[in-house]
Amino acid sequence: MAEVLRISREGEVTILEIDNPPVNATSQAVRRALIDAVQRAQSEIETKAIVICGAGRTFTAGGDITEFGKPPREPHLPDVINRIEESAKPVVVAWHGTALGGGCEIGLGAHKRIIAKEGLVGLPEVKLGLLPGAGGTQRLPRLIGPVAALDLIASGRMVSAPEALRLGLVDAVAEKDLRREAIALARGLIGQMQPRLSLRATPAAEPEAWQAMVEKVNREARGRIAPQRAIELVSQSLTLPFATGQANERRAFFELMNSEQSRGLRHLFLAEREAGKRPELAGITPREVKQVGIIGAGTMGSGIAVAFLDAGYKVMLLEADDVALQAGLDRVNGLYLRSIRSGRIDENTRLERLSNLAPTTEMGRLAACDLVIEAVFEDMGVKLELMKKLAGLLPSSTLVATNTSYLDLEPMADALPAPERFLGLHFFSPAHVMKLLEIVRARRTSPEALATALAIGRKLKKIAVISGVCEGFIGNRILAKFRAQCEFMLEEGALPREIDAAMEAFGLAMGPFAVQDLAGLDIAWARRKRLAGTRDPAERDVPLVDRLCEEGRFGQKAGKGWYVYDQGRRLADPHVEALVRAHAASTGRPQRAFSAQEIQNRVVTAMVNEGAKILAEGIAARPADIDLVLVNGYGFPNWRGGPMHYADGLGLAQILAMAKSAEARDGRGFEVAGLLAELVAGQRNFAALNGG
Ligand code: 3H9
Repeated sequence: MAEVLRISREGEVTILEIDNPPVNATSQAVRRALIDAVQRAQSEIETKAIVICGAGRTFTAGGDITEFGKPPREPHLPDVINRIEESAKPVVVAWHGTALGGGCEIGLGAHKRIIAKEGLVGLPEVKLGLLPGAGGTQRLPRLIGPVAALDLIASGRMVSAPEALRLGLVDAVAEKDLRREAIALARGLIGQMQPRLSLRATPAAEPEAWQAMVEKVNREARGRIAPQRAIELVSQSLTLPFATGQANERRAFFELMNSEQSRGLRHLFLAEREAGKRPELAGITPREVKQVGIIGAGTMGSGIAVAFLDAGYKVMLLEADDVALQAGLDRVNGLYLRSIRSGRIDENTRLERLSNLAPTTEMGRLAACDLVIEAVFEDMGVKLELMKKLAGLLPSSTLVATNTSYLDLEPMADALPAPERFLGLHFFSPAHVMKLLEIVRARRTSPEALATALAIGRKLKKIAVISGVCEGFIGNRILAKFRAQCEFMLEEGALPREIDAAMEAFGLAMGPFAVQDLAGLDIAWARRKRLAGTRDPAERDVPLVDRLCEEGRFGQKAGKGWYVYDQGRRLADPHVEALVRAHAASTGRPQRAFSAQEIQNRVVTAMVNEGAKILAEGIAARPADIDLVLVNGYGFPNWRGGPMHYADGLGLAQILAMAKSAEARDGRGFEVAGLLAELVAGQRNFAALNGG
C-alpha cells in the first residue's frame, strides 16, 4: 500500500504530511497512520512539537466520500482528532489549498492553525446532506462563537485566509512559506500548556444576532434537513459538555448519512465528476482556445461574454451596428456593476476583465477567434444566414457553436465547410451565473471538438453535460413534458396556484406557472405558433397560453399572466381561474380536486418517462447526466438527487404504473417509454445504467 503519511523531522519538530492523492481524503489508512504517528511522537524524546500538513494541491478535502454508506472502520476521525487535541506536545496544523470537512476539523483539534495566503477553509458537509461528524459542530462555536459557526456550518461556504483570520478561525496567515512558518509557530509553543478547544466554553451569543442567523438558516434550508440539525447541534455547544455534544453530533452524522437527502446530494457530487469522463473521448487532446467571438450582445450574448471574461478568455463581441453594440456593452457593464454592488468583485477586477473585451461591428475580425458562438435571434432562417456568412469568413480550424435552445443543429452544420467543428453550447440565463452548460453534439461533431467544449466548460466552472440533438435537447425537452402535464391537470380540475404550491412544496424554488410568468408567456406562445403546423391534431394540447397571450397577459413584464402582480406581489387572478375552469369544462373531462402528492407524482412521472426515452435514444449517455441538467438548469431540488435518482428511490414499478395510467388518460399526449418497462421487467433501475 502506498505511504499515505510522510514523516520527517526539522530539529525538534516532527512533520506529518498527509499524502493521499488526489485530495488527501481522510481515508482509513490516513486516520490509522495519523493516530499512530501522534501517539508515537508523545514518547519520542527528539520530538518537542508536531506540524500536520498536506502534500500536493490541497491539505485535505475531508472524509473519504467513497467510504460513505459503508460500515465505518476504526480508527474513527473523532478519536484521531481527540488524540491530537490531547497531545502533550504542541500540534500546529498548516492549511493550504482547501481544508474542508474533516480537514478543517483536524485543525480544530490542533493547538494552533496557520493558513496559506491563497488557502480556503470550510465545513461543506451540508452540501452532501451531512454535518461535520468529527467535532466540528462543537469545537467551531467554542473557537469563533456560535453565530459565525452556525453561518459556516449551515451554509457550507468556504472562507478565504483573510476572513479566517478575521473570524479567529486561524492564528496566522503565512506570509511566504507555509511550512517554514508553521514549524516556527510550533517551536514557539514548546514547553507551554496547550489550549484544548473542547475544554473551553462557547462564548455567549448576542440573542438578536443568534435569532437572525437561525431565521436565515431556516429560510434558506427550503426542505433540507441538515441545516436545521446544525442549529440544534451548535446551540448544544452552548449548554452541554463537549463529550455529550460530540456524541449527539456523531449520532446526527450517521442519521443524515442514511437519509434520502444525503444519498441524493452524494449522487450529484459523483455525477458532476463523472459527466466529463466519456470513454469515447479518452486520450483526445482538447484544442487550445484563447480568443472567443460572440455574435449577438443581447441578454444571452452579453451573459456569455461575461462568463468567458470571468474565466480569463479574450472576448470579441459582435453586433450588427453601433447602437446595438453600445446597448450590449451597457449590458455587460451592468452585469459587472451588479457584481461590484454585491461585493463579488472590486473595481480593479471589473477593469481588468473589461480590458479583455473587444467590441466590434466588423464580422471579418472574427477570423482571429479560436471559437465563435452565435447568440442571435432564435430563428432558423436568421441562424442559417449567419452560418453562410461565417462559412466564407472563418478558417476551417475555428470551432463554431450555436447557443440555440431548441433548433436542429444539422441544417446549420450543413452550411459550414467543417461541420466536424460545429456544436451547440447551450447556456442558461443568466449565463454568467447559471452552472449548467449543455454541450450539444451534432451528427458530425468531432471528438476533438467535444473534448474542447468539455475543457471550456471546466474552465468556465460550469457543470457541462453532453446532449444529442433533439427538439429542446435534454433539459427543454423534459421541461416541455413537465409543463404539458401541468396544463393537462388544469383541464381536470387543478388551478395554477394549486400546482405551483404543490411543486414548491416538492422543493422547486418556483412553481411552473410562476416561472412562465417570470420568463414571459410570449416565449411559449411563439414556440407553439412555430410548431402549430407540425403538431399532430390527435395529440392532447391545451391552448390556454394562447388565450392569455391574446389578452396581452405576457407575464410579470405585463403585470399579468397566469397571476396578477401588485407591486411585485404574485396574486391569484379570479379572471384566469374562471378562464381555466371554463376551458376545463369545455373539454368534457371529469373534474376533481388534486392532492399535492398526486400533482407531484404526475409531474415526476412525465419527467422520468421522457428521461427514459432520452436515454434510449442516446441523447443522454447516463441517467445521472439528466439529473445534473434538471437540478442545475431547472431548479429540481438537489437534495432529491434529480428526477432519475428520485424515481429509483420511489421504485420504478410505481413510476411505470403511473406512466401507464397517464398513457390511458392522455392518449397521444403521453406514451410509456419502452426502457422504463424493460427496466421494471428486468428488476433493474437507473442507477444500474449509471454503472452504479
Ligand atoms: C467530511 O469531511 C465528514 C467529516 O466531517 C466527518 C467524518 C467522520 N473524498 O472535485 P474534483 C475526488 S465529508 C473522496 O474534481 P477540484 C473527486 O471525486 C467531506 N474523494 O477537484 C475526484 O475524483 P476523480 C467534506 C474526493 O480541484 C477528485 O477527488 N468535504 C473527495 O475541482 C478531484 O476532485 C467535501 O465535501 C472526498 N472528500 O475540487 C469536499 N473530494 O478524479 C468535497 C474530492 O476520480 N470535495 N474527491 O473524479 C470538493 O469540494 C472538491 O473535490 C475540492 C477539489 C474543492 C476538494
